[in-house]
Amino acid sequence: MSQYDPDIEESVSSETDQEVEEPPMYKVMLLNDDYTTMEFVVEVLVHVFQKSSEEATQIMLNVHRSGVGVCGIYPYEIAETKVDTVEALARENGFPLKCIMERE
Ligand code: TYC
Repeated sequence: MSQYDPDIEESVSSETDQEVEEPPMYKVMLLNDDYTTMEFVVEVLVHVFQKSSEEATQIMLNVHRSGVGVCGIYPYEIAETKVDTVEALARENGFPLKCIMERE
């Protein structure tokens, strides 16, 4: 007699075939204002978001012209840390710069 039982095979393979869920991602965005200096925004984009100075300048100008711009897309806790870091640096330097996050 064969020991092969297709039902057992089926249940074993479906257990190991589970899909891995991607974590929800969050856009971190800067908002424009009239008081934060362009230089400070570029510094934030370079040091907090690891942008090149050319890319940082483009993002800053985009925010300056359109009112809002995406700095990066991260899992929840990384996004939250970036928002907190930007707001802390802005307050320490006396700027009203706002940084927000939004679920993708
Ligand atoms: N609008 C600011 C200025 O003219 C520059 C600025 C850019 C401020 C982007 C905030 O997120 C910002 N000095």
